[in-house]
Amino acid sequence: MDQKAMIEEIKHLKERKNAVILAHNYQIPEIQDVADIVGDSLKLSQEAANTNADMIIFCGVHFMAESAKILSPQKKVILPVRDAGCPMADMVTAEDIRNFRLQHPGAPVVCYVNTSAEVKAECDIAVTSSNALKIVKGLNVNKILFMPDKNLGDYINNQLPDVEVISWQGYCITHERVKPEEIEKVRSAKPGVKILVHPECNPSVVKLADFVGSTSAIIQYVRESEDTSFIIGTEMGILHTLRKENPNKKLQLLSPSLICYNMKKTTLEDLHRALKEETHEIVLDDTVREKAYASLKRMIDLS
Ligand code: CIZ
Ligand code: SF4
Repeated sequence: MDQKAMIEEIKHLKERKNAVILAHNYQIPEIQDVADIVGDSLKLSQEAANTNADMIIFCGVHFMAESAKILSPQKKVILPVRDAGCPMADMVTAEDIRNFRLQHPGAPVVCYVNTSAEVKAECDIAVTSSNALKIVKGLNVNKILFMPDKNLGDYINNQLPDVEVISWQGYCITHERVKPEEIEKVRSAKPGVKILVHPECNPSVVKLADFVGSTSAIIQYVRESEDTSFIIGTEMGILHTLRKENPNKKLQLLSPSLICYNMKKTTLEDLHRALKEETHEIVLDDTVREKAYASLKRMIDLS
């Protein structure tokens, strides 16, 4: 089947099965273009929950499809590629949280949304990279345990000096590869250009950037800025939306290493097969789902 016919088939199957197709900002352009909604993992899961679709096809990684299932237990949630995972999310287990708590009794456990449903079920509250500072401030405590991203943990610690953040030592293998020398190099080659990075980057990179934010925050920044030239320090898939929305602005990637192989696994063929065969379905234990929902709900209520 050629690509045009495949896209037609995908649209046809989607209508017939009353499905909604979600694509994360880091997906390949062809997937973003055929999706009903493109965005970050929380926005996608929340918007899909508000549709009357019977099925959600989540083009992203495993924890994101789990988040969609947590918010839409009555809908069938499908992750097209079974082994599209997030190495950072895999760096912490529910048992790790229980042990971490024993070492630091009394401090609430805050977990990044990049975690499995089981880990969310074990923590006190979830955060995204968009709302982390607001949520942690809103907790009104002087100490938190944060999992799994040490870089986002450091960022929170630096921005909120009154809160002691004890971080798990996980990290994103993609964002961690960016080197501060790469920022120094573009700064001297292109003085005045705005450098925007994701807080999953190492603190040595974050401290040299002009703006630090989630994918949604970076998209909003470029949309609203009067500047015309930007260097983007997050996964390359985001350039597709940025260039589509801002045809007259110059957008370049900070580092060629900003490619997440797990986010690139999903092809149009996979999406087509997923719609046809309804695989791979995300199934969660009821107790885990309810507890994970409580952690997400606390976050949504505070944000
Ligand atoms: O939660 C998401 O979608 C992730 C991992 C990144 C972001 O900044 O939106
Ligand atoms: Fe995980 Fe990093 Fe890939 Fe996001 S970019 S899915 S945090 S490995």
